[in-house]
Amino acid sequence: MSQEIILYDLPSQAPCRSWSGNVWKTRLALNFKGVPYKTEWIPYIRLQETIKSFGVEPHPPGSWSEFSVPTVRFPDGTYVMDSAAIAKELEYRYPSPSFRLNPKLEEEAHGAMGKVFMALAVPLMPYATEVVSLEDLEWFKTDRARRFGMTVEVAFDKSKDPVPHFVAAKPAFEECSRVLKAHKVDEGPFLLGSQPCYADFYFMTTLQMFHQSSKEGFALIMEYVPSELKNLFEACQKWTIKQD
Ligand SMILES: N[C@@H](CCC(=O)N[C@@H](CS)C(=O)NCC(=O)O)C(=O)O
Repeated sequence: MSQEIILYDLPSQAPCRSWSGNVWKTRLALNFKGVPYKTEWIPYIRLQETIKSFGVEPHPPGSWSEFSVPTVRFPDGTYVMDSAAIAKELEYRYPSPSFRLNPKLEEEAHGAMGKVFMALAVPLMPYATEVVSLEDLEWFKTDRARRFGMTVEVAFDKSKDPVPHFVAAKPAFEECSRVLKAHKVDEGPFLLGSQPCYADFYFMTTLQMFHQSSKEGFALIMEYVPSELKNLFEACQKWTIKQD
């Protein structure tokens, strides 16, 4: 049995890089705590059967999928699926340094950043073709177009103008700014000020997903991202160095 944690993640096109926002929550958490781990890459087309074979409980009915990444295998052979459940387990097993779990803050961060994601998911969908691994690409296009009720041609039409969607996303970005200003106890780029906490990772990782996916798509977003969010994103960069 491996003495290291194994983090299951989605591969990308070459050079292989981590890009899923949900997996980044766990990757940042591991890097933040300095816990040794290695990544195993599972493509979408084998994800359900592979994670199921670990014996974890599926997500409840109505979830995005039954099985998902991030999933982690701890050195004692325990598997945990779902970024929030993994965060709790990491905080329990490796309490120092603490990322100060706070369900109320995490819910607020998730709510605000979730609105940004929903506003930008459709206009930025064509950029996903720059990152999704080639073996997954056809599956991904068909799956996402179906989920968003569109044809593949419309969902992945690169000539669509994304700017009106960014303008429509402004209230969601403003909500992020409000949340990021509301809880500071001192000066600093994080939600609480100078001290990072796990709720910060909800804000950071959606941007990180776009950052990892497409230079052009990311540059577009950054034109609309408020300074509070930009500062937080930059302050978290030190936990993005290990990606494998
Ligand atoms: N609530 C889960 C959501 C994880 C999730 O949806 N992961 C996506 C990748 S970003 C996934 O595994 N999707 C599998 C699929 O679409 O079949 C978490 O926070 O870990």
